[in-house]
Amino acid sequence: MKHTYRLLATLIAILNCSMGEAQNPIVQTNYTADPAPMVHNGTVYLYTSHDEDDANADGKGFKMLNWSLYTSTDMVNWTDHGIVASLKDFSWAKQDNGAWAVQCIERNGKFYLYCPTHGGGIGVLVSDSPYGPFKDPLGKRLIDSDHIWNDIDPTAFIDQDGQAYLFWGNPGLYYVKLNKDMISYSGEVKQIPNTIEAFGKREEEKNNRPTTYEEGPWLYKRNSLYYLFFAAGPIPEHIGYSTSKSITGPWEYQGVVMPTQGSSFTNHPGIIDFKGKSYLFYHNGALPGGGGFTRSVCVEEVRFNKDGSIVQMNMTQGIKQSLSPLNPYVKTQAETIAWSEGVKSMRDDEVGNFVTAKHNEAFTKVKEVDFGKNGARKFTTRIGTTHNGNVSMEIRLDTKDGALIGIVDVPTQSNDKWALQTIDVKKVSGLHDLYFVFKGKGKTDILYFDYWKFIK
Ligand code: FUB
Repeated sequence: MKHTYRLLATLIAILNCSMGEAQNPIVQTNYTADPAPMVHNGTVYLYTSHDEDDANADGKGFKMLNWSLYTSTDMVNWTDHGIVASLKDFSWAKQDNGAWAVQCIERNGKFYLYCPTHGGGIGVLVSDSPYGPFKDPLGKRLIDSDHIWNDIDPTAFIDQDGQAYLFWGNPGLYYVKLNKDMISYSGEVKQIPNTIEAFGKREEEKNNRPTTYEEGPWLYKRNSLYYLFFAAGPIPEHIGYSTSKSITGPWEYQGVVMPTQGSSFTNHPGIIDFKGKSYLFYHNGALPGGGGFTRSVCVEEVRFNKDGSIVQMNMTQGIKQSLSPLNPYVKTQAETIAWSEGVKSMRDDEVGNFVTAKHNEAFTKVKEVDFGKNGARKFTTRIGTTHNGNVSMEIRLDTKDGALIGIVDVPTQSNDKWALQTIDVKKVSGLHDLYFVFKGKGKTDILYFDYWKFIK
């Protein structure tokens, strides 16, 4: 009976599903780049670089000061945890720019975040939690070479025998064996030979770059085969990959994973296995205002051929179906979003992370919410505004203009930003996409939204 109900609910959801919005890019409330996904205890932790909204406004290109974290358990709804680390965490690093591609890895209950400070070497931050706070245990660079400008894009990998490695670099690909403490290494820095056999011949050789290897290495292992994904040249970049029977090589070039697409001159791979599927995270310039210095992280499912080779993929609208429906009867953060328009994420000391609607008709969407058979009767939320009256949040089903099940008036004004509101809603049952549509006359920051929950 339970199964029949679940099947019916899924079919209704598929029929109801809004086709209006894509799933990619997976974050719309900020520019994100250089995805570094990590699976831990049934959750995907996605660490990203953060392109500032005004990057390149001065013609100076990247403006990158910190790193952000997003999580998901269903691959379609992503929760924004805001900035979890920044250049400020390294007393020795220059502070004005250079927070390029990071990766986080867990070992024995500690989380190690390897961070490049472009032009300033690679540091490591440690935390007891994937959410931080992260601290610099060394007070100096972990990687401090004589080719410091090339020391970017660290990627860490722990092999089955417990040996950990750190790979990094552009245009050379370097590696060290990390010690068990993960904050020191043994032996010399070595380089993977940049041969055509290892990385394929570059279409047009320039600046002493004979192969397609450019930057952004990512290590992955499947059925005893090591995979090395990388951002490949010429610029604009595509994503390529090589395989090897040993992590230190020799590597054999296998071809293109994702061709050059998506209006960003860089790309950056991050691959995970999660709940029986494999996923490639990458970035492009797909959001409004997006481009090479204002990028956005996307995700595609990876398909392998029987021989372990990868089926080449294109940038698409993203993952169509949730891995598990969302429970509306537990408190859900407003910054858990499948798609949004006209919304930015913010943070304050009182409530932590929340979202702000920037204009009338801005909205957030939560995908595949399961109200169950008996359905919801009430809705409760923490919400706020600084505008005088006439601000509300509509709750709609399945599309932005879909069935209206309730309207929350926002009673706060001026500095009294947050209020708890509970309203009756039209009875709703089954599986639906949920839309929060923000209404108000103000020109900016019309409404603040912290969390929500339905009551049966
Ligand atoms: O985001 C800055 C740099 O651009 C990264 O470190 C590279 O991988 C490329 O994405």
